[in-house]
Amino acid sequence: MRIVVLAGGIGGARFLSGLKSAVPDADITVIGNTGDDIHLFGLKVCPDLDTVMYTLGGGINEDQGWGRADESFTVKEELAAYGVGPTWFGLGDRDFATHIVRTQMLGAGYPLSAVTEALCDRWQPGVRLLPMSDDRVETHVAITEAGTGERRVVHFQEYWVRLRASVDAEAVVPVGAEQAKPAPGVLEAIAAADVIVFPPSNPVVSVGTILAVPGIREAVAAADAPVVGLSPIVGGAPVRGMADKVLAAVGVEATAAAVALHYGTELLDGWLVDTADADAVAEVEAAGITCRAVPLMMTDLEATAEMARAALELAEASR
Ligand code: GDP
Ligand code: FO1
Ligand code: CA
Repeated sequence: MRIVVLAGGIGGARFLSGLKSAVPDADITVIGNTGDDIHLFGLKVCPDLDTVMYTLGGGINEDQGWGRADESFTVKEELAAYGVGPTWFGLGDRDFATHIVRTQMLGAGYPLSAVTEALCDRWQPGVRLLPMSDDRVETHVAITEAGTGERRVVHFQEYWVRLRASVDAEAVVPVGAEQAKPAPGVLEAIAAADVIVFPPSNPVVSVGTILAVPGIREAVAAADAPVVGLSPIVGGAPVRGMADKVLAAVGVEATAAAVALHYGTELLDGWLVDTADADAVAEVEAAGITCRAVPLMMTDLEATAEMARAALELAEASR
């Protein structure tokens, strides 16, 4: 079975662990979000690609959900001693090596897709990990600074990590997306898929950014395969993180039903909500999307594998 998953970081990566466990012999292609990418200290950092690669390759810091296990921060401390920041982004020593290799290869002329493949040679994630695009796309967020009242546009990571989404996101813009092309293999994988899955990733800054690359949304909408999604919103709030803040920026309520309707029938054939949101099923189905309520908390690998099985069954039912 050929499965294509449009993934962000933690929510996407954890779901993929469960999917691999549920269907060990599936041929899984992951289309990863690169809108979170940031240049720091002259290095190209790809948080969502790395989160997927480390999680599936056994190198992730499990508690944190991002970054390497058994990490130290000597380089960061030494940079700070020189007064070189930003200090609000925690790049660890082991993680630095990934960014150095990536930046070196990009400098030598390799596209990000080839670099990602080379990094995955080490990690063996057991999926084919493709960046959504080889072209630079950077999500920016328009805010009003709390102290000064000044209107500014900041990088998504500054909004998320430094500001912890403490002020409203007035606009979320995937800068560069309009000019970006899908990376090699992306459209082909979507067209050849037996099932396409939107994992419980952020609908705006993860899945939404991938769909903003011209050609990807159209390919998903035109695919023969059923498209099923799992709600990242449980009981009217994100399970983790501040997805409600970026949903508000695109005028979508932070509910399991509103996110399904945001993707819409053009994209979705099926949608899974958590049992806590069972009353959303009727509303989603009334909109023409097959919907089921099942436990959607990725508490451990078995619970996550069960979610993946439910998604594949729903795909079968909505085919
Ligand atoms: P990020 O790039 O690290 O923010 O990760 P993603 O975009 O892939 O996923 C973030 C989303 O995952 C958040 O909106 C969370 O609500 C959602 N999420 C995290 N853990 C769970 C879980 O156990 N169950 C569900 N349903 N959603 C989850
Ligand atoms: N998230 C944080 O909340 N704080 C950090 O210092 C931080 C560092 C970091 C370094 C490498 C990496 O791959 C991811 C990192 N993240 C950090 C997570 C990540 O940037 C965000 O959680 C996601 O991009 C949000 O979607
Ligand atoms: Ca992310």
